[in-house]
Amino acid sequence: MIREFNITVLGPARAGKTSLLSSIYCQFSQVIGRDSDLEITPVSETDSNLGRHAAQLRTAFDTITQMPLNNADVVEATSIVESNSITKPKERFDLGQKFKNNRGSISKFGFNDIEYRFNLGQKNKKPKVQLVLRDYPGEQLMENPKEVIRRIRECSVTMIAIDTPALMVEGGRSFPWLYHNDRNIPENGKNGSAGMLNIFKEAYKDLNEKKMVLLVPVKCEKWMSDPATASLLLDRLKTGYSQLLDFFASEGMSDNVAVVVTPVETMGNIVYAYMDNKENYSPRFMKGSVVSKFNPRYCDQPLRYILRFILKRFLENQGFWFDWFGNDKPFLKAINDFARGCNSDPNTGLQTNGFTTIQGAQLL
Ligand SMILES: Nc1nc2c(ncn2[C@@H]2O[C@H](COP(=O)(O)OP(=O)(O)OP(=O)(O)O)[C@@H](O)[C@H]2O)c(=O)[nH]1
Ligand SMILES: [Mg+2]
Repeated sequence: MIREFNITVLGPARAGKTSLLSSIYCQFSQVIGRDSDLEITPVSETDSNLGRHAAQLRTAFDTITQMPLNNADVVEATSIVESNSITKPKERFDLGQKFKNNRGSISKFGFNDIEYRFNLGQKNKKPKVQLVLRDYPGEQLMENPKEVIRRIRECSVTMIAIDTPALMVEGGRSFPWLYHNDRNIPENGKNGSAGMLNIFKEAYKDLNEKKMVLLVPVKCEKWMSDPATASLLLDRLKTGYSQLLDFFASEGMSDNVAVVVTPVETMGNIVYAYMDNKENYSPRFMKGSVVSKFNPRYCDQPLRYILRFILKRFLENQGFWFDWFGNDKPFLKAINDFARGCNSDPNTGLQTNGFTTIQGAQLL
């Protein structure tokens, strides 16, 4: 008997969803640790393909100049693959349930996802938990929000990939939140399309299980390099997502939804530089210096919170069979180990600039 936990990322096209999932994957062995009683393993060979995208991130450092890089140049846009042919974003939604291949899969609700499955359990014992990381093309947010909503409802954990330059850079004196509203869509999208707030209101309607939401600023190298600007990032995030955070804090939600802010630099040393065109969101990035190397930071943090949350839910609902086949000590020890490495923990008072647990510390 294996308990499945689904994890997904919410964000527009090119926000950094795939990069985030792959950098989390790369942290598995580091966070679980060789001296731990637990292990995490890909279910099949294709599940380990997630690491391929981390290799793509690395290629950003192959240039011999500091040249400005645009936002979407190293990781390929996610697309659903069918019979080795890649379907373009516009076409793929019309094909509906026909997709089935080694990368995309059809969930029990009958829609498409790219799933990566990993077993988690005690070493040399049958795994007890399966983690399913679910990726999809970001265009879905605009073109098929119903699918996005259903996915979030199915997932225990949703990470919101926040485009940090859009959050931090003002779109002019009269439109300080222009880029953020257009790009991160915290409330309503253009032409009445659904924003984050409405998506969560729908997805968490009649909530009957505990959830965790991780707000993950990505492409945040410029601001995380200094404690003062890291704090500024957190302040601006709280204002930029105030309606969403109010919703999570409302009655019925606050006891059931853990909300954590945990920035991630999936590349490190590729730093936001300037807007190419003030009229549009057009960020340009530069390498820190000509010789800068791939140096991701904080990628372990989302994984630590995810594992804490999931193992706690698992221990709450283990059922009678667990008493027969296992004991909970290794899992409790692992939760404590993960907690020790977290950058914000209200239980211990630890607070690192830019990180915070907004609510639901009791769920972790
Ligand atoms: N500097 C910097 N760039 C990043 C970071 N994360 C992602 N990027 C850049 O953003 C690009 C897009 O990232 P993806 O992970 O492909 O974005 P996505 O949300 O999966 O995009 P779709 O699959 O099209 O929806 C990457 O090619 C990187 O160039 C980060 O933390 N720092
Ligand atoms: Mg992607």
